[in-house]
Amino acid sequence: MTLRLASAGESHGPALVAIVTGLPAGLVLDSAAIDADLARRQEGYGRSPRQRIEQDRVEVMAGLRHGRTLGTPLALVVRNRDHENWAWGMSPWPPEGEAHGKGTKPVTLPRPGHADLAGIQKFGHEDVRDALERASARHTAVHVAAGAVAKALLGELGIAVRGAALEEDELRARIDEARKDRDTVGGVVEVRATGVPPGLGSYATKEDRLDARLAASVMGIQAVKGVEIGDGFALAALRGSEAHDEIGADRRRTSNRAGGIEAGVSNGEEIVVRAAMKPLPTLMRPLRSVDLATGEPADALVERSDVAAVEALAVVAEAAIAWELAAAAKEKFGGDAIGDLVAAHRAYCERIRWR
Ligand code: EPS
Repeated sequence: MTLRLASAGESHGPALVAIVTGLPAGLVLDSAAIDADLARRQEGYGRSPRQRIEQDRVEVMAGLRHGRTLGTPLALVVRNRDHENWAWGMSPWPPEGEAHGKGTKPVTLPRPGHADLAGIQKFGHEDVRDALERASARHTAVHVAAGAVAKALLGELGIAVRGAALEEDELRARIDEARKDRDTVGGVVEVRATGVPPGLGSYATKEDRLDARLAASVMGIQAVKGVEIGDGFALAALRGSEAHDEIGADRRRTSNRAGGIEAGVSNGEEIVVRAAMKPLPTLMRPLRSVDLATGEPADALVERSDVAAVEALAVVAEAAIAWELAAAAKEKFGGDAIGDLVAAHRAYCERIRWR
């Protein structure tokens, strides 16, 4: 069974939910490890006061018994504590009683760079909030929970995945400056995966290419505008003799400019993926827009937001890469029980004499 993930949840709705199918039975999960990743995602420098309201914790509704997966759909929930301040405005059912709390008035000032305008055009909404709530990066929380589950599976195969913001000190200085100017900034994150055996993904079809899957998964995260594998864009300026990674007698590479993937297949070296995040679009000194209620020029919506979420992106991208690697590993090694998957992986590594 292929590993699949479906998620749902609005930023200020009751909760974020994910359903994971295709997990083998018998995989040990640790709620503390999942919650630790949720906390890492919240901690990044430059986040908004919203992070003091939320203290994300995973709840498991199905698919787990006494800490072990049952081989059945795993249902994960992360509640939005802020929802109580939006209970009327974000009520799933027609709200009763007097309007109170946040989100009670329609938003009509679309923000440049956000899903606001295209979102209401596409879905026929009148209130921009009906588009922005799901477009918000808040729901990355439950994807991080699913990524932590994927990391547990990968851990059984000796694979570790870690993301970090690049040039963190310089980034923090830029965030401080931007906060003073009431502006926002973006940045670059890098995810590295070690212990990935050669042979995950395939050159056989473009959908199976591991690099295509990793790039799509990272590009699927809010505010990501560029993804590169290994030396990526820099390779374009090199000659072939400078760009490729030579093969030693032990079949290992003497360099890793390819970032661990050639022709869409992992080659046994460290997998390196970088993502560029644009500056966040909610600005305290807003750009020009249009008031959809009047058709007149106006300033875009101003509401509580982050100055930067680059360090959070590092954790979210780590989860996305872990998820895709776990899915690719599950496809290659199969198994309804975790022991079957581990045994198939071991037999394969012995056949190719890897590690
Ligand atoms: C977000 C805007 C902010 C962020 C939010 C993502 O939320 P709010 O509008 O409620 O202040 O804090 O991120 C999270 C809540 C989170 O947990 O990551 C957006 O517009 O994407």
